[in-house]
Amino acid sequence: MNPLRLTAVAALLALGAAACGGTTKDSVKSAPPAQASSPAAAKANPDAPIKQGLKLAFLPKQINNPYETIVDNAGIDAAKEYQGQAKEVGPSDASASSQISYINTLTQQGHDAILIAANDANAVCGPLQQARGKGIKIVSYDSDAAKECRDIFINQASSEEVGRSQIKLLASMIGSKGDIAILSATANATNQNTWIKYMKDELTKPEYKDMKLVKVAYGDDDDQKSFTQTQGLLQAYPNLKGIIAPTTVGISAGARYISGSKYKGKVVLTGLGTPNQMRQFVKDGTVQKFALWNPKDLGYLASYAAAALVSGQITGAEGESFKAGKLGSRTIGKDGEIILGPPFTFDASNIDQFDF
Ligand code: RAM
Repeated sequence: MNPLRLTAVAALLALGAAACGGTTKDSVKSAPPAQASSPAAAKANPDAPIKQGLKLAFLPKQINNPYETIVDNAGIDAAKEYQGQAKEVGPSDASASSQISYINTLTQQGHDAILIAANDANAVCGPLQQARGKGIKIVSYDSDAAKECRDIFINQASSEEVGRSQIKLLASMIGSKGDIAILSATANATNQNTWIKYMKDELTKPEYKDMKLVKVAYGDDDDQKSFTQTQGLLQAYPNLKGIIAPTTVGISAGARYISGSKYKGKVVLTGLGTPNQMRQFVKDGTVQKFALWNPKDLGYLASYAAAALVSGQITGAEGESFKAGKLGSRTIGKDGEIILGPPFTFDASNIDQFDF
């Protein structure tokens, strides 16, 4: 097992643009944005020590998602390295407004930073601005909030690379031919929507002229709904050759359905999954290949970035750098985005080297 393999290859990649899908700012009733300090106004001091006793809170898309648990636990452990305290709180569903009451409570409790995997880029914006008005730093990770509502975004990989590589992966397994579908998370999820935008763009290339996207379905990052959505797709589109589920919840539920159905070995399922959730489906032949990054490193990097922000080592401006513990020096890119590294492809030959 060599978990470092995922990070050893990390390199700065072309930055993917973060799209804001879902709820619009105008459609969400929220308090007027409080005055947040402009990142440009403050000056970063890269030599400032990490402040002692920092209080951070991780707010994932939902607490009962094994992927989010891995990310947040790694961030909580990282805080111990710099003598800070971190906790995880969050909703049990990934709906657009489910995180608002948690942001408000964390703001009242007076944390130094809130780290959020936003369920909806805009629904969380008003509450996040209120938190910033009280001096709380906001780090989005995994799924971005609207960029005016957070200080920095820790992206697991270049959004463009994730989207395009998912199409390439599926194409390589279906001979670039046939009907395909996407089983996504929620309809508002910033990360999935951005990836899907790049998947659709990739499909316009001539080499994919015989591949046709027939449907984008949403399992809402709910295991049972993702299971029944997979079943529904396969029944509604009998010519389906492949499904991409760019969500760890979706791909594992989809694999569970396919493994016990007549579609096993006939319809290709790929996407983004954790090796531990997908191992049995790779071993039983339901899934050949899927991708991900190291979720532990994502939480670790987000935790150090929050500490650097609160301590004044960085302000969120492009070009600033900080040291992210064992991950080394990291630099802020365009729009306050920091990219962890490239996605990695898992298959039968390597899956047993990974334990997360
Ligand atoms: C699910 C969530 C998460 C996403 C992963 C790949 O766990 O939707 O946001 O990054 O899948």
